[in-house]
Amino acid sequence: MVKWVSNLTKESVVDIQGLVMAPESGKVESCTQQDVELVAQSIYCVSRSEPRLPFEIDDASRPETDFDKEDTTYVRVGQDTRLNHRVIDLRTPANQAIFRIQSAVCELFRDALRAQDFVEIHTPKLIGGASEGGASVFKLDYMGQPACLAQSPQLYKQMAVESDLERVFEIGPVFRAENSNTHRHLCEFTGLDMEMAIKEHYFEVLDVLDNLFLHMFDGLNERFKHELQVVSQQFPYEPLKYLRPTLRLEFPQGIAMLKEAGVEGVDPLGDLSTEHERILGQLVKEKYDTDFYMLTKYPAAARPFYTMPDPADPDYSNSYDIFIRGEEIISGAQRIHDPALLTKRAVECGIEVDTIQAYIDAFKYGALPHGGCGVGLERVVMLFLNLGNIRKTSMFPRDPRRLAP
Ligand code: ATP
Ligand code: AMO
Repeated sequence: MVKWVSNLTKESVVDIQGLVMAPESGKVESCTQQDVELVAQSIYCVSRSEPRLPFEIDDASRPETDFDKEDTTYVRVGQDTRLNHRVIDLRTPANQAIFRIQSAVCELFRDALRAQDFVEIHTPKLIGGASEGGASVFKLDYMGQPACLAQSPQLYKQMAVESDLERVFEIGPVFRAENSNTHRHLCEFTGLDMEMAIKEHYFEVLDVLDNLFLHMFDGLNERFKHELQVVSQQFPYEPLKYLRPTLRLEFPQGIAMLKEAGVEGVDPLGDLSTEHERILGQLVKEKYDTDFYMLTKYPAAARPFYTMPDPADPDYSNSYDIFIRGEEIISGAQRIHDPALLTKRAVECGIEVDTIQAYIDAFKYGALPHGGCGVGLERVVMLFLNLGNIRKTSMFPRDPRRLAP
């Protein structure tokens, strides 16, 4: 049997029958798998692996820091090789932990919202027009009609609120024809979207998000200690620092902090560049000791057509982004619920109103004031674990160069 076993190839799947021996310590209740020995009586090979693996799982599991040592005997497995053989790559302990953590993020998001009367919805992904601007949309032919893949559930989640469901969320695919190779953009990602009626102020949405994310971070830290430790063994990172309640800053305050730090080229009524977001993240960390914060009151010019202008100052809007370690994970706002203003803003933003007429009509028969947000699942996991590349948190990533596996 020993001779036969020595010919089995690595990663083969086997069934073993045998006796589990009591641990040497004698303490059966508290023993772990490591303490007990299985004495094999018979072994069956269920599925024999090819003799040569695309790469050694041991090599793919090495801490990044090991490769800095001069005398290393390990082979670095490059990202493309890993992604080309993703199923093998996913067998490393860190990857197993990353996708358990990702699953937990969805579970914590879903459970927390359900407990607050949110209803899970499923909106169409084949739609007639763009919702987030036309540039990054995948176009396709829908039985002879032009159509596109949904860039977000935006318009439909708002319509669901207006159906009187009042509080809704969705976890689903989002498609963006982002033609750029960055560490944080995918062409398909998983959106965690929520939308809710508000009574008096759009900060009601931020209060829900504050509780939701603190619940999520606490849940990961308490219930996924083992997974977090396994990831950090391969990809060392500083645990996320967050305040309770979450820090809220206004956009003009952020601009003032950047200017004070001598950062040039900041547009006070435009959007922040990725670089400015990163620097602001560092400044916030130095001043407030948090990796997680909310930036509210964005300039109106930087936001999509459906965003509610700030009634006190039309240069600004009732909107927000939320950041982890200086990178955006969430974008959201109060929405316009007046159909005339919505039409005007759509026209100003160059949107063909015919393609969204049913959406605009949804606000004509009594409309609840409302707001919400969209969260990028892969970004949350990437930034919580400080993994540096979104391909590490997407099981089968889609980027401008990759459509397989
Ligand atoms: P040793 O040869 O010192 O007994 P080992 O076989 O226990 O070592 P490894 O070959 O390094 O250890 O295996 C790694 C892990 O696989 C072990 O810590 C244990 O969890 C598990 N393992 C290995 N052999 C057995 C076995 N016969 N029964 C149960 N678990 C085992
Ligand atoms: P936005 O376009 O900012 O907002 O997207 C929301 C969140 O989705 C994530 N994200 C991405 N993740 C990976 N790859 C991409 N290409 C990508 N693009 C965006 C980010 C981002 O914060 N409808 C609005 C949301 C709303 O207002 O409710 C929207 O889609 O984490």
